[in-house]
Amino acid sequence: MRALVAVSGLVAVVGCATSEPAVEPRRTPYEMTITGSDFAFVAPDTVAAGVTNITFVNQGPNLHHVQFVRLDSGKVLADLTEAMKTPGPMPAWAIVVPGPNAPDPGASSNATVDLTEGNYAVLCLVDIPGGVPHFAMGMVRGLVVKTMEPTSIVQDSADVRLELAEYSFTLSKPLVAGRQVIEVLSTGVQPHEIEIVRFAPGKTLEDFGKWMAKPEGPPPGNAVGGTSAQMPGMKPRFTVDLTPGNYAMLCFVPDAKDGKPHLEHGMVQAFTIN
Ligand SMILES: [Cu+2]
Repeated sequence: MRALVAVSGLVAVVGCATSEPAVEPRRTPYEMTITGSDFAFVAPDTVAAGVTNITFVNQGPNLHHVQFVRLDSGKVLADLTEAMKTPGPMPAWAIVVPGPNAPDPGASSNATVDLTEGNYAVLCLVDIPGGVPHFAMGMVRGLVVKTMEPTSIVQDSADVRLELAEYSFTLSKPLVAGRQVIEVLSTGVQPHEIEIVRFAPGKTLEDFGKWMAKPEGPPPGNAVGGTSAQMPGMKPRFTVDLTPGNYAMLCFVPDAKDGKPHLEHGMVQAFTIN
């Protein structure tokens, strides 16, 4: 009889534990800062999975950006660095995930990205100057993204939606002077990116192309930022504060067929902020 009572007590305790309210999910995005310089990243080794505001600080002196690659199928960083010795599209297990695109040296850029659990590489694919991508000079590191707590993060609606496709940029409405949040989605098949540049007075896209090929003297404008390459289905966003001037949106991702940057296939769009 005594034993039976003890068992009932245990059942009651267990019942009580299971009826306790669930842990409140996290409501606000995580924050992460990544710093780049010639030629290394400073970044955390492990971060929580979920919507994350990523700030990229470019300490220069060259242009840098952040490209994430999620390594599926149990692959590790060494598999990616080996695969990237061969030109052409990334292997199927390497999923490009957007990060903050290039700001000017000494400036910062941002991206808000939903990072899912997995092993990632953090890379800089910028190849100015000299044509050697910066990851080959040390701008590569691993990042573990782990689920740490339940999240339920509802973001405010973005001000503008930008659709990437082969080979075009389509804005839901024109960009304007001031601060705005741009949500980026891709309806293409290949990865695409958005980099915004602001031209110095009197300079054009042609001047910019010449400078990228032979970066001597001051650049003919400023790198504003954007989001690096992403696959369809992802919806990163970034915030810009635009001042009046002449700008362009560019995609430098090498084409799957001929390896030329998408901008040479027409993935470039000029715009003016009044
Ligand atoms: Cu593209």
